[in-house]
Amino acid sequence: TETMIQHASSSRQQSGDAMTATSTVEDVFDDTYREKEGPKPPRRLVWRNIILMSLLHIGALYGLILIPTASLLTVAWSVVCFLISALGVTAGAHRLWSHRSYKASFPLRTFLALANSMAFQNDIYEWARDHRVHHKYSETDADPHNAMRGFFFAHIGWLLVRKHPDVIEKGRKLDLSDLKADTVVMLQRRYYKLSVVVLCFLVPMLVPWYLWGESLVVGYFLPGLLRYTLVLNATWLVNSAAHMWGNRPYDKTINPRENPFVSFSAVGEGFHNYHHTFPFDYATSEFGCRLNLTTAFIDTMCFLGLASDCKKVSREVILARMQRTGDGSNKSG
Ligand code: ST9
Ligand code: ZN
Ligand code: ZN
Repeated sequence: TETMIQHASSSRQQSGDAMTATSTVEDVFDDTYREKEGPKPPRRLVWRNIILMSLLHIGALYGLILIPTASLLTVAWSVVCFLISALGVTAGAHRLWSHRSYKASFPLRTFLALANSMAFQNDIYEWARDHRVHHKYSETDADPHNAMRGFFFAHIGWLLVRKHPDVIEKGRKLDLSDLKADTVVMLQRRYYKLSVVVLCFLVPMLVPWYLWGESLVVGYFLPGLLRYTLVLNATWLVNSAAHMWGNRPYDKTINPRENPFVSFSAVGEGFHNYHHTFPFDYATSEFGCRLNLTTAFIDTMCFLGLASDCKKVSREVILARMQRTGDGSNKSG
């Protein structure tokens, strides 16, 4: 059964070569890559990002202070905005567009692209490109948020400095034709800035003001800046915490780990040892919907006929893999 895993991933790549774009996903770890010898290139700070990220986090703290003055409806609206933008990242940029772990109809892709703009984490094309290099060259110089460089770099530091040249060199060689062929992805990319201004900042602020007379200041700082900052940090915890703390039931030779706290805050994306072992699984976890709102969302979309073809690793393959490379921590099977 063990060969089935290798078979599953290699046949996926082979069919990608032979067929059209949509079946190619370059998210499989490439163990032939070697980091270049000699001293690392110097770290070049990007002050614009350092200043903007600092201001954003100060704004989010101010939003926190404003919570007692906000109406209950505004707090509830902030949670709704959190969940919509989170799904735009998890069900959209991550599971659909980076890994192609299921198929989504045009209306669902449109919703996910809008939700993704609300999350303002770079456009889907750029996000998926960075994420595929993250899987293919995980924890090397060619990984954009290489966790070998420490918690801070993997969390936010990588957005505050120029990229390692290998990230760009290897990223340019990836096959991204499936993304280029997706009109929803390319439209979101073309109108990205406008969509972010409207969906990440204006809509979250104006809805509570217009519908129940919330002040614009509270609207800006709570469902706006605080919600945006929380989604960012929940996402970044997958790169930092879930690459450092937790069990490794599926593959003890890699650093990504199973982290229930991250799974909770990142609506299902903290089962990271599983996810790096089986990146094409639509649930990013052995356990379906447990601590995994994103999987519940995709299941609901399938039920409604808006999504289909969810890829799932079989129980036998998971068990065989756990026995061969796991750390023995998951005895639940
Ligand atoms: C943000 C993203 O926060 C977060 C992503 C997290 C990923 C998480 C994954 C975990 C799993 C999923 C879990 C989800 C959980 C969600 C939970 C939700 C509750 N390949 O970029 P430049 C090219 S964004 C190929 O400027 P520099 C590029 O095209 C936050 N090519 O590099 C360009 O070429 P050209 C908001 C690549 O100068 C050239 O290189 N956004 C690649 O080194 C230069 O590109 C920000 O803060 C590649 N991989 O600058 C903005 N990469 O000129 C952050 C680049 O021809 N970004 N190229 O067009 C920046 O400001 C800059 O990118 C930089 C690097 C300063 C970081
Ligand atoms: Zn990872
Ligand atoms: Zn992934």
